[in-house]
Amino acid sequence: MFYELTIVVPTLNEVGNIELLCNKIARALKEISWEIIFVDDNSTDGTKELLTHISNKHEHVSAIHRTDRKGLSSACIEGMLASKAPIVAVMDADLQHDEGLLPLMLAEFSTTSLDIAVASRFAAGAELGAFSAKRALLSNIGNFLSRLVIKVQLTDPLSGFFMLRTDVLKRLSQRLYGKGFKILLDIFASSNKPLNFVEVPLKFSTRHSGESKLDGTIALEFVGLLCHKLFGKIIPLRFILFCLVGLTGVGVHLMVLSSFHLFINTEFVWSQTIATYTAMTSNYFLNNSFTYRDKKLQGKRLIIGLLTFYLVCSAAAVLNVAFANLLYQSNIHWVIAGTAGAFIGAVLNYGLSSMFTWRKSKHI
Ligand SMILES: Nc1nc2c(ncn2[C@@H]2O[C@H](COP(=O)(O)OP(=O)(O)O)[C@@H](O)[C@H]2O)c(=O)[nH]1
Ligand SMILES: [Mg+2]
Repeated sequence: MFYELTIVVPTLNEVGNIELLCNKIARALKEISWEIIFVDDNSTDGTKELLTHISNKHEHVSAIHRTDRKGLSSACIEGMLASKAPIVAVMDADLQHDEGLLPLMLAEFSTTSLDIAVASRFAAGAELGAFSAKRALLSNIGNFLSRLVIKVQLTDPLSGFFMLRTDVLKRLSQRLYGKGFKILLDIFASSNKPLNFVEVPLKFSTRHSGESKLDGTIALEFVGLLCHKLFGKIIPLRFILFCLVGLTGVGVHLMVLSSFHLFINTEFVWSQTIATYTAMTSNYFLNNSFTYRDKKLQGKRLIIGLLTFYLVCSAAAVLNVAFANLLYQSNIHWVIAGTAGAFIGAVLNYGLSSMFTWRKSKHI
């Protein structure tokens, strides 16, 4: 059987959504030959049994059952690699993603040399629905950080709803990080050349049934993906130096954080804030002496530089503290939460300070 389109649906405890999703997809794709591949990670709510039942009944529905839970990204990759069609889509099982976009996205591939179509929650015309303030903040931090590792200007690099050429996925499959929740970012960050993409505005709905699987550890996995993509490539010497200075900053940070949090019993969010600003000051002077010694700021410029460094890093620090606090509130140990926050801050510091503090021209 030839299929034009494969829809990969990762599932973890989605029993209340699956039949409805299949019916909706069938209605949306009347003119198209399609298959669905569910990839289930040992659900305990009856999803497994339901998938077996449906795939026995319908030839164009199949299910990959994985016995130990291995995570969303790897589930999507496994499903996509099993595709029999030239084009493959990934979407949530929970009906948050408008299946009506599938034919529109597919049509984009017939007219252009497109690699990938992304249903974006942030493109013009999109709607976020009942997205909580916490989720919106997380998404914005994630989007901002994602720009560090991808070469194209996507409005929603963390979307879970996209469609791409199966060939493109197969070409990239060896280079994918494959862990965590953010497979779209992984795909874009793993491509040597910028992928040719279009964005389609998505009206994001609320989850139909069941619960979101997003939790604190997923934020940590996201940091892992960023590290992998940033440090897995050839790194400019300046960035290596900046990271070494950053490492000393992490030491300073943890020393100050532990002093305040453990010994003085200061509230975590304040301990983290004080630790961040102390590390920032020591990083500035070390970077000025080593990382940017060819652009070393002196005299009046040293003070102005410090002020701009504080300013640009304050933006990073706000994100650092917000991120660390989110992790901390998700019951992640304070050392891990603090370190992850410090890491995010360091990467942002590098990008922003090279733009504003040690600008090219003038100061050399
Ligand atoms: N196979 C598999 N699917 C998962 C896993 N985690 C989440 N999912 C599925 O991935 C999709 C997105 O997860 P969801 O909880 O809706 O995330 P949210 O939309 O960010 O709240 C849903 O269809 C989930 O059932 C996992 O570890 N394995
Ligand atoms: Mg969802």
